[in-house]
Amino acid sequence: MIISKAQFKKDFQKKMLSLYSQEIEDSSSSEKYFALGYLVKDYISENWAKTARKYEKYGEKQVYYFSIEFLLGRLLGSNLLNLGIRDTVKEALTEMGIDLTDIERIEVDPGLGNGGLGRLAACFMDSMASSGIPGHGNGIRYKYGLFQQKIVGGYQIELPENWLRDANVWEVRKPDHAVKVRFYGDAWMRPEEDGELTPVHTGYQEVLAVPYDTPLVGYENKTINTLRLWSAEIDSVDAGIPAGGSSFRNVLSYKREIESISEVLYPDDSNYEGRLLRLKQEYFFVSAGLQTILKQFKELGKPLSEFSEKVAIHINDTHPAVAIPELMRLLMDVEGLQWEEAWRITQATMSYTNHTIMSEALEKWPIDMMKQLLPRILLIIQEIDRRYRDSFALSAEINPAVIERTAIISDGYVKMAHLCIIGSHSINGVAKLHTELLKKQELKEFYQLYPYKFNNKTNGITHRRWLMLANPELAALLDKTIGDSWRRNPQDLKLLKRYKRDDQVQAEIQRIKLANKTRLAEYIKTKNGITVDPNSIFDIQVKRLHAYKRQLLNALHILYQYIELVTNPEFDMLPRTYIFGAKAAPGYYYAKEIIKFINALGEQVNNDPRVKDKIKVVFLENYGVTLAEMIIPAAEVSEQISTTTKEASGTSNMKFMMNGAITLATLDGANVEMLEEVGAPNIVIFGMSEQEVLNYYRNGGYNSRELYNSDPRIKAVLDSLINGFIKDIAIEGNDIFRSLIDYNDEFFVLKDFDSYLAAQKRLEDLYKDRFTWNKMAIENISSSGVFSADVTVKQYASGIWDTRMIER
Ligand code: CBF
Repeated sequence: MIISKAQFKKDFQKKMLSLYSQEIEDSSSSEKYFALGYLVKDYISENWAKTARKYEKYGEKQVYYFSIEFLLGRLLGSNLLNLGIRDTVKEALTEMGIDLTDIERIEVDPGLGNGGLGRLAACFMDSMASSGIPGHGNGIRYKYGLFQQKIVGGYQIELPENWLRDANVWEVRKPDHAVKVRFYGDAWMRPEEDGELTPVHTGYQEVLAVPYDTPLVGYENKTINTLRLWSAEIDSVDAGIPAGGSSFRNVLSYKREIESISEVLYPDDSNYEGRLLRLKQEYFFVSAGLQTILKQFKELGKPLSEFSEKVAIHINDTHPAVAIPELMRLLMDVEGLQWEEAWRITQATMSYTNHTIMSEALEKWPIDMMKQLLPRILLIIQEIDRRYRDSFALSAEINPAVIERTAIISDGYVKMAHLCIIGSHSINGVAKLHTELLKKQELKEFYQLYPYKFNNKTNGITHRRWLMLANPELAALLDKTIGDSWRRNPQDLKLLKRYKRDDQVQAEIQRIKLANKTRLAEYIKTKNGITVDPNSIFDIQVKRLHAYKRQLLNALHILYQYIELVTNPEFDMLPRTYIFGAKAAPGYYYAKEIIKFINALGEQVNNDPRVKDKIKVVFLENYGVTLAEMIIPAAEVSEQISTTTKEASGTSNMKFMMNGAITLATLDGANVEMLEEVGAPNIVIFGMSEQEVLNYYRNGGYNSRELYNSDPRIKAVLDSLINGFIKDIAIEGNDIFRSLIDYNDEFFVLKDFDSYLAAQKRLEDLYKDRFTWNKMAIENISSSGVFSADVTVKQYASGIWDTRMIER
């Protein structure tokens, strides 16, 4: 959109008056934020309505991305950027004596996700709109987002994240589009006189699902898609009041029960928790979304047989898997289709992404729980399962044991990944290695049955947020050096390669990095009270805390350097600042112990004069999207050190690469493809290979105690966990020690220790030669375009959803 500064100033003044009946000069920062936010939403509105009309006019196929998490980050900056008015607004505000960044900081970062797959969903939303793909999100409007993390005495404590306390500028509540979702009751098939069976569902509870729509603004292309998040509300006081009557107390507790469905986000991204409330959440947003999609489709006046030609529904991990039986229910029970036709439509509409091979994260629901909460859905799943098993009855080639293992219902559980694979037409992994592991290992038997359903779609990130917003100086340097085509065509970042030896570009890259490091150093000083030297190497690991991500390996290496510094007069090293950011799931005790260990280590190292400031250890609390936007551009070393085979893809690895950090990595997840893109001299690889890891797992692991006894470095490091050398970790040090020695080091921390140390040394040597280091940084930036989510969503659009992109 095009707007003059004068017009913007007028609009802003008017908005301030209409909202707060006051002049801008008299307003607080928060009032300025709200006035600006609502004004930007006005600017968005026109094209929002137009986009919907355009899709309708051309009969475009719509994609609906179903996800239990959308981790959007702040929206004011990205909306201004994508509208193409950020510079104008910034200048106009400066002329009015207002700093746009100060206003942007007021916005609460809505933490409606844990990390990985929720942030991926948000990147896809941005990239779909920016690529003109008619793609919308469908999820839950949690009242409380992911907990706020505080570090007290080195320990993580969790506080509720009440992100809706003040208004949410971007959403539009649409009560007239509310739908009802049914839970509980009894369901059965009633035999009719003509021999047909009719589904009956009685005694259910009805919950009102109210949609809140958020615009998803495409980059300078006038496309505005929609993220629809559902909130659970009580329908009317006499609908579904439990036994005991409608006394005030009963009504209140009933209201609370209903509203609890969209109250909190489950704070764990790697562990499946079989709680009734979680299943309720899953069915709630899925059913509400599907009812609406079906209604909108019918308004087109097309026959249901064409549903999958106009609608694609993507299941982001298994959480929305009940979409498969729910669509069957709507097509059969409500629309009157026969099973076969409903099944054909459902399979052709649904596609599924798998995000992990970790068995503890794979959802399976006890049959009894499903029967109690979703009786009609269970009947449908049972029928899908029966037909699945029957379809092999006449085939002598299929071993009955394979059918049992791949069935949806077995051992008293409903297996959601199996439901997704059987009920959809596509299943994809999120990086080449991950997809290969699915095919040859975790889902091997499914792959043998349905090879045509499997495909890979390597993750991506929206380069506009992670470069243009997070690192504006680097973005400006790119514009100046290679032109700005990379903003729309991220693969044009390749054009930068030509400048890898250019003295001026190298100097600029180094200057920008230092400026970003200085900014982060100031934040660290204010937040943690720790002075860090911006000229030290900034070595960063930010991600959820999980044993397989091996923050512990990083911390043990720091401990090793610390011991060397204080005991070995020969030892020398370049000054380094190690920065961590990580939330642990509240119930994940071991992860919380590692947080305590890192903090205790930091406390000691940072204050030991013998260290002479060669090492600083910083744990930044409450890591999330907003903090990442400051941390990532300041990184020189990006720690991507998960146990090979365990990280499905990773996406922060891509963000760091795009911002010129050098990756220190195992050959896990998307790191493998990063190596392919950037070339071996520009990334530092270490650790066990996929094959070694798989072999060890097959043979029951390795003997870590032997390693402890034979490698004096490992012994010194581990002993210092339990002999009081590191203060204040009596319990944690002991537990960590035992996990590595007595419990045989499940994630090969010690097995990879030697190779990690050598890799760290290689990195340091590379850093000493600034020309080489800067050249590597430039190689990384210029090779990162392929990891833009623009590239990924186009692959989904053509390879899975079969949708077109609308011209600007
Ligand atoms: O695909 C997105 C991300 O998803 C996870 O976070 C997940 O939730 N399972 C994976 O652990 C990541 O590797 C992956 O990048």
